[in-house]
Amino acid sequence: MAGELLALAGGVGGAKLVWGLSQVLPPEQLVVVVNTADDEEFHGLQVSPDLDTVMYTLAGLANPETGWGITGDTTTVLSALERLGAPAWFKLGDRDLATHIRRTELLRKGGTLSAVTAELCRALGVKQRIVPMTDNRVRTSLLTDQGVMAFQEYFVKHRCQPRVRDIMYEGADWASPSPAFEQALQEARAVVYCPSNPFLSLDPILEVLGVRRRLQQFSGPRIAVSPIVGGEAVKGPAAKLFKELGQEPSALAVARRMVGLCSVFVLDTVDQSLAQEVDALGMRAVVADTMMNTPEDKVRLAKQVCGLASPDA
Ligand code: FO1
Repeated sequence: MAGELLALAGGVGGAKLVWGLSQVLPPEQLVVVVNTADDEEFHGLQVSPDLDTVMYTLAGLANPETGWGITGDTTTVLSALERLGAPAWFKLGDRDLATHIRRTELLRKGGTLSAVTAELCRALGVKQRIVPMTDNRVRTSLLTDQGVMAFQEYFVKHRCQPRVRDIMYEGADWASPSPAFEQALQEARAVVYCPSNPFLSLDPILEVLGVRRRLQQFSGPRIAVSPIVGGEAVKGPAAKLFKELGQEPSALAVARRMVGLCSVFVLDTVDQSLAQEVDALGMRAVVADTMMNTPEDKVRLAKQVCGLASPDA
C-alpha cells in the first residue's frame, strides 16, 4: 500500500491503535497528529502529555499500567519539589521530567513544537512521524459546576468529577495546522480517527483553523474507531461527558458527531445492533472486536483498519 496514513490521536486510547498501526505499516507511511490542547506548564516546564504518551508508546517506554509516563519511573524530584512547597498532584516521573526539561529548553531556544517533538522522537529512536496538531497555543478548559478549570486541573486534580457544562478550546480559532499536519491533509491517502475521547482529544484537533472543513473535503477513505463500547468509554470520561452535555453515550452518538468527517465507522461487536443506524447516517458501519488489551489485539485491529483504508476496500 503506497502513500501515507494520517492518524489523529489523543492520549492513551489513541496510542494503542497507533502502536498497532506502527507494527503493520512501514514507518514512513504513518503520520500521527496528536492533540496538544492538554498541554500544561508544571514547575516552569512545558508538558505535552498526549505527544509524550504516543512517543513513549512507540519508543517502547510507556508505562503499561497507566498508559502514560515511563515504565519503572521514580518520583524523587517530584517528592523534593513537594517538600519545597510545589504542587505535586500531577505525577511527573524523574525520567519523564528529562523530556520536559529538554522540550522546554529547545522551545526557549526558538524551536517550534513540531521541530522539538521531531528531535525528541529521533533521540528516543521513534521512526514514525509524531506531530503536534498545531505549533500554536491551544488549551482546553472546561466550564464545570465548580467553575472554569484548565484541562489537567479537571482531568487529574479533580479526577473528572466536576459536572461539565461546556468545553472551550482556547486559541483554536487562530491556530493553524502544524506543517506536517498541513502536508498530510494534502497528501495522505487515508485518515484514521483513533478511538480517543471525542470531546477532549479529537475535537481540539478538529477545531484547529480549517481542519474540520479539510477533513470534510478529504477524498480518500476516512475511518473512525468508536471509543464508546456498550455505552461505556473504554477509558476516561467520554461517557460521563456525553451524559453531562445532554446525550446518551453510545457508539451511535459518536458516529453522529462524525457525520461528514468519516466514511467508515468501526463499532465493537457488542454494538452490532447499532450498525444499521450508523449506516443510515451516510457512513459504512463495520463491526469488529475493538478492545485492545493485548499486543495481538492492537495489531489485529490495526490490520483491519489498514484494510479499510486501502482503495479496494
Ligand atoms: N494522568 C493522571 O491521571 N494522573 C497524573 O498524575 C498524570 C500525570 C502525567 C504526567 C505526564 C504525562 O505525560 C501524562 C500524565 N497523565 C496523568 C496523563 C494525562 O493527564 C492524560 O493522559 C492526558 O492529558 C489525557 O489524554
